[in-house]
Amino acid sequence: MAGIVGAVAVAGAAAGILGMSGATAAGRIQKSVAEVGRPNVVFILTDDVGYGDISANGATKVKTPNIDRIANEGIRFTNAYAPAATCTPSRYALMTGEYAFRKPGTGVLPGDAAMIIDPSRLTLPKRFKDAGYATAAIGKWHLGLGNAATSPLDWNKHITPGANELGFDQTYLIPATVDRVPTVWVKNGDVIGLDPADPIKVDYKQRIGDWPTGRENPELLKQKHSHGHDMTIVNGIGRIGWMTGGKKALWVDEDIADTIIRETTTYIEQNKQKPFFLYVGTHDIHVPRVPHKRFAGKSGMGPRGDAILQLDAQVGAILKALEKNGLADNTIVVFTSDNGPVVDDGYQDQAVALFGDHKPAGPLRGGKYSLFEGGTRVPFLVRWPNGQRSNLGENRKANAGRVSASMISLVDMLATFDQIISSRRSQPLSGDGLDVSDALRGSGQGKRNYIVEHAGRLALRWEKWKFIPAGKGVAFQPLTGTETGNLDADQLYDLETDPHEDRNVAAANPDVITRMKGMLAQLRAGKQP
Ligand code: NG6
Ligand code: CA
Repeated sequence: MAGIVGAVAVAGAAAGILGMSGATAAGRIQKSVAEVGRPNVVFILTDDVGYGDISANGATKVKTPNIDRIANEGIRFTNAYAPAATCTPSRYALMTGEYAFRKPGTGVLPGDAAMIIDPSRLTLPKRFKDAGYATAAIGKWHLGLGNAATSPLDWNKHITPGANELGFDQTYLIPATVDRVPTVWVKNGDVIGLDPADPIKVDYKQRIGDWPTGRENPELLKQKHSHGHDMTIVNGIGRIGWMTGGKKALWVDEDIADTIIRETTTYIEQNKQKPFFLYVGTHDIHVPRVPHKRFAGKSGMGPRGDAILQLDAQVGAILKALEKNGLADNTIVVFTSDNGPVVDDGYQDQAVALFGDHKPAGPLRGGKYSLFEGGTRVPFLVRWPNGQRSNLGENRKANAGRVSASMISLVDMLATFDQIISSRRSQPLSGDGLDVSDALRGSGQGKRNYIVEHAGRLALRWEKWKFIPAGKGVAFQPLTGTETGNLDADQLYDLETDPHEDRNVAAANPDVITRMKGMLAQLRAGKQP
């Protein structure tokens, strides 16, 4: 295993730059921040990966050895949550430490939306920057780009404000989702490979240009849509929204994973001398699922399973790059997901037919778009040898990491990393996050005993109880078939005895309902319950 020498070398530099002094950590093996340098952080936020989609969490039809390695050599969490059941609000909460329900306009964004985070506020990357870290975002963004005043965006000019203005020194981004136009990479605010003679035009209201669309020319599609996604065809795939121009800048879907591998591993190599925060937003396993031919057909589960294999390869490449550069011991690698799983999210990719007995949400009910646990309880794995080593101790068996039942939410990451990198910050911490750093270290339980779950409206978990307030709405999402969790009456489940939320015990527990209604009211009012 790599690294202690490299890590100590980094330490000298970090202590110099940041003026740190004194040891902070106890224990014979665990070294202090001053001794080994501040840990690097690689935060892998996958897209639509369900709790049960990785073999570390029980999947058997598909194997994810690289992802599992993070669990085997670190800690696997069984009660970790994305803040919302779709991408934009979930990522908003991760970046700001504030629940998205507090801010209108934070639902799933169109591909030409203005950025929804105010550049003046403290964000996760800014917090790292404050502490002297190099910061980068590579992959999916989906938090909008540009200014609301000049919206919709002109993709032919330098785009600002964007992720760079939120604290990322370097960005290499899929602007929204791969199923949304424009299908181009944006590097530090500029579309990569754009030919000024062939400007990009994008429209989300009406057709623009004369490129074929899925609606009118379905015969041109290599993967047909099942709902939506019938607008401009790019690379044989119908998208959401219309575009024209920018031909030389268009990505090839099959190569997106390799681009992410190239950019992340190059970044690690180039930044090995300083502490860094690398945010990786994978496209996998969101739709459209058109993996590279190395993976296509390899899982036996259709493109959704193949995309899981491709995701695993991306994680493997990142772990390898950390080792090669002597950074494995002093890097916190987090693997998680932005929301629960979905099988058919708009393309006929055989995900339903080839699914077999695979359970994308594992033992949980519901999935993406759902108030049930499957909507937001996600895989969460953390490997941090220098921070966890002395804490994994007795429970540790060869090839089996620790399992933690501590409750954590991605809204906690700002408060948590604030604690881990402990240094002066330029702005006060506020918001909804709690410090769960001891849970990440394996030395404690974190501070949470409740979780806000958000899928259009709110549900609440408190200890073993799950409360979904009565609410109108369809029981099944009409397009994807996901169970939404909506019911015209209060729902209460005991997750200890009923993890699949099958037995509504609301009628028998009026006191619990009263208490949890009160907690939700407190939370809505911005108070810790
Ligand atoms: C939905 C899309 C879906 C997906 C989702 C966003 C249709 C019919 N469905 O509106 O395919 O793109 O938005 O997913 O267009 S997320 O993971 O980014 O939240
Ligand atoms: Ca998502």
